[in-house]
Amino acid sequence: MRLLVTGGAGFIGSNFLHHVHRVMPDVTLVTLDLLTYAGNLANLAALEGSPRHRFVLGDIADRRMVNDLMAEGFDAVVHFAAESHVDRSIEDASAFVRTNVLGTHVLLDAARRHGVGRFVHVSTDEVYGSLGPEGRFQEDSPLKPTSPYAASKAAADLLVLASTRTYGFPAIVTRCSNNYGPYQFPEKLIPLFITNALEDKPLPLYGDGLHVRDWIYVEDHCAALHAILTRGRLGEIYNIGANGEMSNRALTATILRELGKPESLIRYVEDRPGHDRRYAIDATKLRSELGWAPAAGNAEWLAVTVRWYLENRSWWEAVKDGAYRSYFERMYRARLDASSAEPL
Ligand code: NAD
Ligand code: TDX
Repeated sequence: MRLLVTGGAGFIGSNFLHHVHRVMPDVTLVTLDLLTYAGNLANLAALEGSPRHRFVLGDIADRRMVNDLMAEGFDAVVHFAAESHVDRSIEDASAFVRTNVLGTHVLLDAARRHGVGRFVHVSTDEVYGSLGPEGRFQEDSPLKPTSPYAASKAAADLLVLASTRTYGFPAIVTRCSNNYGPYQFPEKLIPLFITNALEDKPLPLYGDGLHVRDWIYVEDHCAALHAILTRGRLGEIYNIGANGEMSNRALTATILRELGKPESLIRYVEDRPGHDRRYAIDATKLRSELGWAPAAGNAEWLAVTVRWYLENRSWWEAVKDGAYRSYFERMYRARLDASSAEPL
């Protein structure tokens, strides 16, 4: 199988590449990534020199480049590339609309033209909006995105689903809950709080800290995507979640306990505008149809994650001080900037 992975230099994409490289020895992998602030080649260091992996620097919204790449012929595409941070989308949604909506449209068009056999669109539970204290999101729950990020992901989902109906395009949409684990950019809650605590810096909890997220370890998400890629039904939506609901306060207390750091590091700060109160995913369809289940629970996986950030200090220090934008990446970027000045 020849597999194209977009956004593979980011958090979940890089974990997925490592997973697939390990469990599917017959797969040849191509990563397409723009190396935005969230893309980091250090996440792929373990694949360096592998004859089964190639990295391509490029923008999913660049029609010509995407068409040329798709013309190489791929059996499947797993589409992670996105602007992914809610707070950034509140500051300025432009890049979110461009990458998440237009970029997905460009990829879909090219994939259809070149006969891609399976297209897995990696989406999020945030498209469903916010829950009250009861209930869980099902695949047929209404889409009620609240942040510009979530609205751009919902638009992309609808384009993918429309292509399955209109053209019989062989796509699947997945909607996962909040991920954590190795290589997560330290702007997201868990890596930000672990690394701040390790530096004895304050942990900024938004609002009353009682917002609830449904946490899943990234490796469990990758195993679910692998099952969906190989055995999922085309044209379907699959929720992915591990029954991992926790309030931000409880999660923060767990992280501090794991690290042996005091709760006095917590600072309650102004709330995020439009902050969704609660997410909870019902993944019954994925569990019953494909037999997927998480390998462990949050208690175990959070301890593993804290240990990873303790043992990989040089990774997150380089990200936090900007050194990860290495010479190698800057060289790539200069070449890209020179070649892609064309309007969309
Ligand atoms: P991330 O921000 O860590 O990585 C995104 C990657 O996409 C980066 O490598 C970046 O360089 C690349 N990228 C951005 N714009 C691009 C463009 N125009 N062309 C090519 N590459 C581009 O994101 P993540 O947390 O790994 O999320 C991956 C996907 O999973 C996203 O689609 C996100 O919506 C979805 N998702 C994330 C979570 C989560 O908790 N992080 C949960 C559910 C779904
Ligand atoms: O400094 C912080 N303080 C804080 O209280 C940050 C960064 C977050 N929070 C809160 C906001 C949320 O309730 O923690 C919770 C988690 O926040 P994020 O890590 O920003 O994640 P979230 O907004 O829930 O979105 C994430 O999950 C779904 C990912 O960023 C998305 O890409 C994914 O689709």
